[in-house]
Amino acid sequence: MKIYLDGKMLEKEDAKISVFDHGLLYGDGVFEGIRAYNGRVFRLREHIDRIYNSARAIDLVVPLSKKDIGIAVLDTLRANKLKDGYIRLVVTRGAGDLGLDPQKCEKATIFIIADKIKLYPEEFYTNGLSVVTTSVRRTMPDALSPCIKSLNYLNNIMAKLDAIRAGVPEAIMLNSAGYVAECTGDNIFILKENTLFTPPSWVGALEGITRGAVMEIARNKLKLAIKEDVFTQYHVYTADECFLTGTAAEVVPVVKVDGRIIGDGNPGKTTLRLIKEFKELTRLTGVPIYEK
Ligand code: PXG
Repeated sequence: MKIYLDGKMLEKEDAKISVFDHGLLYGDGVFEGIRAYNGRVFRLREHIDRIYNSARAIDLVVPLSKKDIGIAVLDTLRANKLKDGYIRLVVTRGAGDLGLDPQKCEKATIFIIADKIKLYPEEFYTNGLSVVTTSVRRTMPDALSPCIKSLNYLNNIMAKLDAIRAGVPEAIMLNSAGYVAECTGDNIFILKENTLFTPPSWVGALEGITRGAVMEIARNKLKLAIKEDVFTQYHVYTADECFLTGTAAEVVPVVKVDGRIIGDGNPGKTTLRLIKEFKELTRLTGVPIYEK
């Protein structure tokens, strides 16, 4: 496996970063999870824009231009002969000393891993997920904006541990006011009488790329009303349909929340249409890896 690290394409065994890297010492850095489908990178520009915004928010200078990041992502996929895969793009503060001060880090570290994707089990999509609400509250934007896709994932990992302990793959996270924010690595949607609801980012949600694509499909193809609005567990329990979105999960139906059956207990009709349309979008659009 070839890894892109600071301008070089290295074998996995040789792709090493310093133990003084502040990405490791403090979680001081930002990242993206990107998918390639059928020889195309899905929404590459959006992912690059988002990592640039994440970096700007933490006052981190990305050591490559947006154009060169795009080239490096495609180069890494080509070096690994991948047509379908998962890409992890990471920019850290770089190596410094043992203090927090980012100014001591001379140069940001940038690396790109492109690997085969481990798909979620097919039954997640055909039968739907059972999820729980975790007691771990999502970090509020007044502490650390959830719009920053930072290397600080401990809040989400604490929630993931809760999900695992409950024997389910995902957990719904509320914010400190009790409004539904998102899941540990996915955004959440509910459908009620032809209106699709998803929490706005200020509640404590990442502005997911998949979330954005699904809202476009829902608006333009399914002609649904969309509301980025706050809602509570009550609204999830009484929804007609519920689903999660994310780069890894794509669109995945939720059929049970905290032991309550959602809708009729099967993946919803609208959810299934969104899954189909999203698949089409990922198959047909994106930046080609192997042709000009
Ligand atoms: N919320 C959080 C906290 C995330 O980390 C999403 C929402 C969905 O955003 P996108 O842009 O992916 O639609 C994420 C993204 C994994 C994995 O391996 C998780 C994400 C992305 C890629 C892989 O679980 N989370």
